[in-house]
Amino acid sequence: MDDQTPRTDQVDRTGEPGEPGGYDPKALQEKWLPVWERLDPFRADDAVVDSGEREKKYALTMFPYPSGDLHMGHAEVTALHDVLARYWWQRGYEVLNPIGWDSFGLPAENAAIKRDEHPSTYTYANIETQAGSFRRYGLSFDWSRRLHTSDPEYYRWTQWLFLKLHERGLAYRKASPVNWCPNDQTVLANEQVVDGACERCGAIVTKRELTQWYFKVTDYAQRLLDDMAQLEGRWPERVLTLQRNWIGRSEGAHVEFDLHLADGSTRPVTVYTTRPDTLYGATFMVVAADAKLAAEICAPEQADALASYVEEVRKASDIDRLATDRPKTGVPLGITATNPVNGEQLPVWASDYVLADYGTGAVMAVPAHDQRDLDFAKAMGLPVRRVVDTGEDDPAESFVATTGAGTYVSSGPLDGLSDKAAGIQAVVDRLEADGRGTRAVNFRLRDWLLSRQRFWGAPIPIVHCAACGEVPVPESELPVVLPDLKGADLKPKGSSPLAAARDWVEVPCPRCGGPGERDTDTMDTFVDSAWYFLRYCSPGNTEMAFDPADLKRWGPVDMYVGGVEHAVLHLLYSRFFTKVLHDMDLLDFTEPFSAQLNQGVVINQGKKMSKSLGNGVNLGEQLDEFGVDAVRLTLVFAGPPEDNIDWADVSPSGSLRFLTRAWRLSGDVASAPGADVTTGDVALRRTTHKTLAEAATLVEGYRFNVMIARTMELVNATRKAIDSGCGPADPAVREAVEAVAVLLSLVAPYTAEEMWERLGHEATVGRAGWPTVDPALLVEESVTAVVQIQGKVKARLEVAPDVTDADLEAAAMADPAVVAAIGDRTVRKVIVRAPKLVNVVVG
Ligand code: ANZ
Ligand code: ZN
Repeated sequence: MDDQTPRTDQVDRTGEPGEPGGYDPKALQEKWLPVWERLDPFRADDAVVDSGEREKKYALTMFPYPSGDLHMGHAEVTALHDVLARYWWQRGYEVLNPIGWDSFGLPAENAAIKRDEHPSTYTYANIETQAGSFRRYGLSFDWSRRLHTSDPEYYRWTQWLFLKLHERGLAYRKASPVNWCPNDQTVLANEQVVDGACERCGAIVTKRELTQWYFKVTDYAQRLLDDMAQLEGRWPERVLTLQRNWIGRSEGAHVEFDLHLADGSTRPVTVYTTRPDTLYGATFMVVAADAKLAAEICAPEQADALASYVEEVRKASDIDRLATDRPKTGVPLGITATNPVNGEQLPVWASDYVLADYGTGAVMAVPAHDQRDLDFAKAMGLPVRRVVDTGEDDPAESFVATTGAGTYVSSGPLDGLSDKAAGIQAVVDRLEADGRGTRAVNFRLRDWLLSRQRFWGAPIPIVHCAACGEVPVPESELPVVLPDLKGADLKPKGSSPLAAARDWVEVPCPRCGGPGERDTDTMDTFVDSAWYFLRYCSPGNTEMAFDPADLKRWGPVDMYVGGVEHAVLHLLYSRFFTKVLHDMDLLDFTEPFSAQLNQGVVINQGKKMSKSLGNGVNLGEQLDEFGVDAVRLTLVFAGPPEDNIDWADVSPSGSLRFLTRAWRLSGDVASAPGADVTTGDVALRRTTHKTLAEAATLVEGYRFNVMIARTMELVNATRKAIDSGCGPADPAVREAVEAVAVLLSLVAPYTAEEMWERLGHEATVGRAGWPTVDPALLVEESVTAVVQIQGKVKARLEVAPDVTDADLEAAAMADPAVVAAIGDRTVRKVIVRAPKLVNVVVG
């Protein structure tokens, strides 16, 4: 934290928590919560925005999974988020701040299975618990827009979206090797595999050949990259970098080689390379062992070796396979390929370091200039030929590939050239002229694998018919409601539990009326959460997923607050859906979240909280002990929002003492509401107005903790004014305490509300409005400095009270009267006492 924390632990003699008539957080919670429920002050009103009465702000916090009661993490992110949402209300915006639950998915399903409960029973019970906790926590949510992604009225529209993407060719099925979690018995998207393990359960992920549903995110790869220009400076830099890396654009070329198969036939194969300029250095070719191509081109005498190698390969994850330090393995396929630029015959190998689903699944290996190719060449005894001389050791001897630019050698027409771009250009030109290659752009981004073999998700609205193939369920028949399956075994078994519900599965084909079967997979929960921010704008709409007019009013989200763990998957998918819906003319924006803030993690004693370490901090216990406001204040005051909070380093009891001091002020104010403040104590008024002005800037810069520090200073200044300054009857004191109440309404709503009432106002302080700042009170006061020469006053200067000695001396010595008075005498000494005096001694 960059600011000094004012001491809040001075002893107050009256109004201590627990004393009769004292500050009692629990009583305040019980008193004000029902009042707020009745007033419903944070309901976003469409009409107010449409009439132009107020401008809109859309404040969104990542919605929770209902996997238990709320914990410290929820408390932190919502407390931070609420500062901004409540600030916007106070500044006169109409704020949409909705809440809902991401209630489908594996965590809830696994927990329910463990407890032998139905996922819906478990899920909805947790939602109620969490909702109650959120209400008590005093957040400014608009509860009228609440949604649960597992409600048929919500997932009806998730299914509708699927059909829209299907209609546009953006949802399709294909068979390919996919990530398989042996524990959860379901497929995982690449994004859900972390360091080779299942993101949810940690089991080592393997590969399986399966037919699965995909969304064609790759069609949007370039736009996902280009539109990031809109987010520059508004999203955290690291999130932008993660998105950029995940999309992984590279520029290179496709090069076509002829393969000479064992049966004497020839077939072309294309490789993707970022270094076509090294084509003369290709000494072999490698195809992904698990790609269909490998089996198709393999010579018969190598078929067995390849088959058993592929067995092994399937057990490894992509991450392992790409690791540079992994020993290289492979099988020769017993055939050759012709290098299109020099006619050389290159042996063709299969290996796992080439991925089946990246580029074309085949590479031209240039061991001198690519380390993985070099490692492979070394392991298999294949030749290494340097074609770019970088001045470093020859890779053929050092076994260190050189990847930089240099002078081309052994490269025919390129020899002597030393410009890499020109080298690439020359080779691509030649390939294009020969019809053997083209420039190409490649993305690391894969299509989004969305089908899951699990129960607790939205069923995929497709019927499979022997005659018609994949037939979409007509929109009028949505939702395809999950079968109940109460009492059935939902344990993962490798195929979807839905397949067991025969009377649900067997339906007539919507197209021909013949016998059909429903698709038994459910959708990844990331589908549910990729569009929920749209549904909030049209709650309860039974005609459409969302009304474009509602999104014109509220969209896009002005601030999205949440964890950096969603930096890749959730944000990328939401961005993708937004672009697709934009292309369908349903949205007028192309990026869903205009700004984003990632909160840190709440830890304890320097470590992540965990059961095994026994360092968990229970939110409920903290709330019982210190009250909602002190916990919220502690979380917001702990440091910049992005920083981790170590619960061992913060002081909820200090927060409680501060709130008590603030609350006491409201009881001491002795002037009436509306008293003329212009005659009030100017020094206190300046502090109040300066604090309000600064607080606004600080909140808008997400420096919420500093805003609280300033509020603490204002509380201290006001206490001083009451006790030893202008006294409690001065209207400037009232003005200051009202400002404290409004500032505290952003973090400590119960205390602020009570103060507001004690100040003679009606609920709710949350909508009281930001006090108008008088610019005249922000102008720095000036002080008169006297300039003496030989003890005689020669000039008076108006300077800032905090002027430095050096600045004051410079101003004095430049003053015309001083210059004239010194004349041609020599200055022997200058004594400066900023801001009041400059004494010049001449001789
Ligand atoms: C020849 C070459 C020479 C390469 C050289 C690099 C350096 P990015 O930047 O990630 O797109 N490659 C292509 N397809 C692959 C696959 N399916 N699995 C593993 N590696 C593959 O990298 C593209 C480079 O990665 C390509 O350029 C290819 O190796 C390799 F001096 O081709 B290069
Ligand atoms: Zn049919």
